[in-house]
Amino acid sequence: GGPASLSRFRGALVGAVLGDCLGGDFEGAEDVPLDRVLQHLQDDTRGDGTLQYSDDTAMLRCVAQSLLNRAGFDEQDMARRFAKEYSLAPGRGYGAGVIQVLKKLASPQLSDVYQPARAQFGGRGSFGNGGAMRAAPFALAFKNPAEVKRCSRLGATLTHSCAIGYNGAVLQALAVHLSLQGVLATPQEFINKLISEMEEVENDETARSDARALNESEFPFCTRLHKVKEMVERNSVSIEEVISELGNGIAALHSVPTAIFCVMHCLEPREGLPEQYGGFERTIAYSLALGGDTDTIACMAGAIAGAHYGVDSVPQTWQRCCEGAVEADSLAEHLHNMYHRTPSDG
Ligand code: R7I
Ligand code: MG
Ligand code: MG
Repeated sequence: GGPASLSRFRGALVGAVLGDCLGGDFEGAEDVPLDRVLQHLQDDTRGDGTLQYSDDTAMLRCVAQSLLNRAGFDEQDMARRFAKEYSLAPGRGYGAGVIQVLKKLASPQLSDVYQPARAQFGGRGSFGNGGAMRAAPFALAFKNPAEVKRCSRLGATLTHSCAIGYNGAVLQALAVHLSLQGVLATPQEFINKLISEMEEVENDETARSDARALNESEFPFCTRLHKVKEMVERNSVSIEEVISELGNGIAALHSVPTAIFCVMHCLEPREGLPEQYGGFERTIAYSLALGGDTDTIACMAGAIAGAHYGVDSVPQTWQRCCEGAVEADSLAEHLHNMYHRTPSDG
């Protein structure tokens, strides 16, 4: 489809949920042999919806529902939805720290919904990837990139107040935004735009002091995006290099650029991946083969890839076995309606 088509919107959210559900089995595994990944992806003995989604999808659904219900970003509403979702289904595999925030957000006496996140990790706030894993719907709710950036940052800050945590969410939302517009058809332009956007985002006193406090470079995401660019241009890159240079961990800095790399690397057929696979399938398979935080990296890569290839490139057999795929599809359709109702500056 063309820029911002319904197929791209549906691909983004269905792709995110499938990445989470299909990646769940390998989360935390150190290295995952490719044949195990392919076997897992080809298993057609599973019943409908048997692969359950985790916190990634649970929170992404809250974001989408809140944006739709409030016709924009409302921090009180979004915070309430996170808290309610956690209290109804606490066993979805949430990060160890964020649980404290979600419990505090449930208190009716709380007036500043950003306060619990600020108290995390000795007052520095979390740099986990929990803000980024749920960021895709922001790109489907706002046309204007400045609004995508502002709202994805605030939405992430409800649980992740460290700049490296919330800027990971901004990067993920921007990647989905560009992909929805069709920019991944010219990969050079895609990565260059992400770098120049993040130069602006990271050129901020708070971001710089958070990076310094964690012993990271001054512009941590830009540094990693330059690495992504260089690795995409290289002819052959091993899984080990991807893991050591970009990471596959639970920190936003060690997973969002990695997800972007997975998508870009899999724009072309790759050795070891079945020839009949399309780009979406390659992206998911490759993300799982990295091991580490597989559900989250596949969720983020799935959203970007789904927005690029569209929902028709997502295998029906995969959609059927993943819990929440049907709901994600319908949320995407509603967001698409809202997006095309708003004037272009909205
Ligand atoms: O970021 P978050 O929501 O976790 C998301 C991950 C995804 O992989 C999900 O699939 C799920 O498995 O969890 O949750 P947080 O608890 O905020 O952060 C995740 C972890 O990162 C924490 O439990 C810590 O181990 C680590 N972490 C930190 N450690 C030290 N200092 C995050 N921030 C810090 C920090 O400032
Ligand atoms: Mg998870
Ligand atoms: Mg995870």
